[in-house]
Amino acid sequence: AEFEQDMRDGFDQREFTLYYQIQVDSQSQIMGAEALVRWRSAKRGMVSPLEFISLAEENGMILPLGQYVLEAACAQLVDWAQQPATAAWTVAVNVSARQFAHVNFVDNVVMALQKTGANPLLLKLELTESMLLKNVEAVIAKMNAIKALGVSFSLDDFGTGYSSLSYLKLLPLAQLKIDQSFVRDLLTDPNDAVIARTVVALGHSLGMRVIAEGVENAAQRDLLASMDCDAFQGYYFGRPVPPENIPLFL
Ligand code: G
Ligand code: G
Ligand code: MN
Ligand code: NA
Repeated sequence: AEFEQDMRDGFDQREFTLYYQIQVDSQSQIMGAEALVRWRSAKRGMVSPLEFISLAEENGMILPLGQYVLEAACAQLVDWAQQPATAAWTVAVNVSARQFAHVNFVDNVVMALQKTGANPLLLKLELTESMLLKNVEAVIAKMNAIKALGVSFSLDDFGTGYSSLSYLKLLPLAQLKIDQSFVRDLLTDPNDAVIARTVVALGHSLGMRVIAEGVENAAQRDLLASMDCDAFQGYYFGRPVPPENIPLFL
């Protein structure tokens, strides 16, 4: 309960902030970045989202926090759009199940775009499989309403959930994200290599791009590239950093 109160206070004190991790294409060009929330608590130091996202989902704080993340990421898009080196960068934002399920979610995305003036074509929303399983019809309708704004969707942590392939093809997804658990031992575990190769082929056959996350070395990148993976993210290219450090990657 003390942690929860500290979170509320921290939110009011603007202690939540976004880090960004770059994403690169097969030509090693930076395409954009994923926004990753951080809590810089005056009292507790730097707190990982692993420690507060699920609690925020339970107590509903994910709604104001998620909206803050969406708006801050859109403001960052506008900032990058104004500089030639970063003008075409996309920003990927993680959306939690409860945030996506909220009746106002479409309006909330519209509001974030309008408030900041961000280009919707440069905004990507990362969803996870579990949040798409219930009420598939309603989920698809909601995704299509957001897609109509120009915003695109990526399926995060792909392979760790329970997606059935029959409705994966129904979802208006632009991208699949190969989970880092399959990338970690890619070079030594033949099963992981088969999974990665299969996800790339599956994504492409459904007209989606495929990005691998958790890429930590050149050998992993090269193997994934040989499998025709479209894009990469991980410590090999860069750790999540505050936006003021992003120019170091240019
Ligand atoms: O950046 P890091 O590896 O610490 O992130 C840990 C987890 O927190 C990941 O699963 C990531 O998807 C999640 N996460 C990071 N930022 C956000 C956010 O803004 N919203 C939501 N819902 N999850 C996030
Ligand atoms: O669930 P999601 O994919 O959004 O979470 C991304 C998480 O993975 C973040 O916490 C981020 O800090 C972490 N991460 C990003 N790149 C790497 C990497 O190369 N290796 C490892 N181990 N973790 C990574
Ligand atoms: Mn993610
Ligand atoms: Na992931």
